[in-house]
Amino acid sequence: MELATITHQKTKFYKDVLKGLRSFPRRLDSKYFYDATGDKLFQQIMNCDEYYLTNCEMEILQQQSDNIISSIKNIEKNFDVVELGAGDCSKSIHLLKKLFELDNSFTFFPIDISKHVIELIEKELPKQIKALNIHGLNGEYIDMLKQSGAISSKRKLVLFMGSNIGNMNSYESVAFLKEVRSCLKKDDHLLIGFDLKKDPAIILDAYNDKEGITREFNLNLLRRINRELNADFVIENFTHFPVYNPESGECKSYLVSNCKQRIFIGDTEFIDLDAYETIHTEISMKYSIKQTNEMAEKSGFKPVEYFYDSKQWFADVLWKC
Ligand code: AVJ
Repeated sequence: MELATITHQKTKFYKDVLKGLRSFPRRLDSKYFYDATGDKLFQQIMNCDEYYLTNCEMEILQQQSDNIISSIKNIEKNFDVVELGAGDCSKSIHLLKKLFELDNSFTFFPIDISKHVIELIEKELPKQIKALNIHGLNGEYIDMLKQSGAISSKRKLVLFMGSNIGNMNSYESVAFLKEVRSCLKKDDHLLIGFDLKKDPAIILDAYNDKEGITREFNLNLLRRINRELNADFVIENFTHFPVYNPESGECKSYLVSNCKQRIFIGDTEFIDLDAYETIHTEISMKYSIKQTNEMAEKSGFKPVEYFYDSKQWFADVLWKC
């Protein structure tokens, strides 16, 4: 069982990598950033001065969790909490604590693609909220969301924070949110974090910190492919290059090939890159509130309330089904 799972994941990773590197424009899926090293690097990114997103959203959850809960409580009393991409729960913990004071019977379902992250949550969270029912789910968002519904039929509050939605382009995000909607019932809620449009220089700096941690984070994907798929990327031959388009709101990260080079993925498969060919590795969409309302409507949700940080750089928006 264990072995079969690992083999399957590795096969999917391998297939996705080859398919992406052979597409034009070439791409790699940012969900593969998060191996053990990637998890650590992302933790470091969240501590960077330039990466404002975490502090903004932390301020919202620290100061407005009561308001968030009362916006839901008015409508529906008893509900479970599901968090998509739970990470270290350092933001959601504030909401969970408040909720637990009102109702200690709910179950918290943290969902994460990283098995390591889920193990950590199940170990650490009970230290902060004793007697909290925790049921960690390691896997893809929609599969695991369905599973949480099969385990408990209570109403759901789904958390999708940290601008994780930003990792999908506007078409993908609507398709994804429709899928989320189809797993939910009337009066279920979604609290979703959007990074808002702001001074373009501030946004670009957040993906190009001076210490070079984001650079390492991006390059780590090549290291992971080397390690897990027996590839031979020479890390020095690639440049981390983020760009932000203030019109479309797309912040995209690339790895640019510095030279003409051949890369082997395993013993037999190879890819030839010309000098200055690009590999697109990540998109981090920035939205206006108007655009978030349009997204809600297209995907079958109704906006209930908007929660901003004091700079109005970030919004956690409460939607209902
Ligand atoms: C975790 C997807 C929200 O896109 O801002 C941070 C990941 N990438 N720096 C983001 C990330 C580079 C982050 N999300």
